Amino acid sequence: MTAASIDVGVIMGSQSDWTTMKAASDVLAELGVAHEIRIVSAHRTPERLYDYAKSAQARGLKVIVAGAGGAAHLPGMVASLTTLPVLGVPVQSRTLSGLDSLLSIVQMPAGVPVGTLAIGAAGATNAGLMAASIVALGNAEVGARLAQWRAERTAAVAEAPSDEA
Ligand code: RP5
Repeated sequence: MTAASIDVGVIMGSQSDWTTMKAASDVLAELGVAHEIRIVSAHRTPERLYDYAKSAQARGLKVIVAGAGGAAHLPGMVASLTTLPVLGVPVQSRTLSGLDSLLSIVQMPAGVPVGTLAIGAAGATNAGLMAASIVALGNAEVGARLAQWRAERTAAVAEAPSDEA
């Protein structure tokens, strides 16, 4: 019996990132996308980072969502070690509210791309959705669930505001 394949790796630099990165995991779970969740720190566990990024493609992952805050090297370092798509989520830092995280992740040199999302939970949710879109390129069932997810949110928007809401 072969193990079920995992399509998406959701990684973060610290336990403290989990409250943000859970939004990526939650939407992937809602869409039925098989994913794994790991703490992989660029600064505190560099060898774990190297092993994770170097083995990701051979293990069958199709995309990696990487969240980090502050001096947020994790997404860029992962992107330097794999040609899998890497989606970076800037975690809202305590001192600079995530602007440091955003600039650390988005300002990659030409040749090593990181698809960078918004700061915080909205970015994590969108990273999960974008990862699902990438998986859906080769998985029609995920594509159908994603289309349904989007249609439900469109249908939920009222035409006019209400005092009750
Ligand atoms: C980064 O440092 C992590 O991604 C986290 O956002 C930030 C702070 O980490 P902790 O000090 O809370 O572990 O590496």
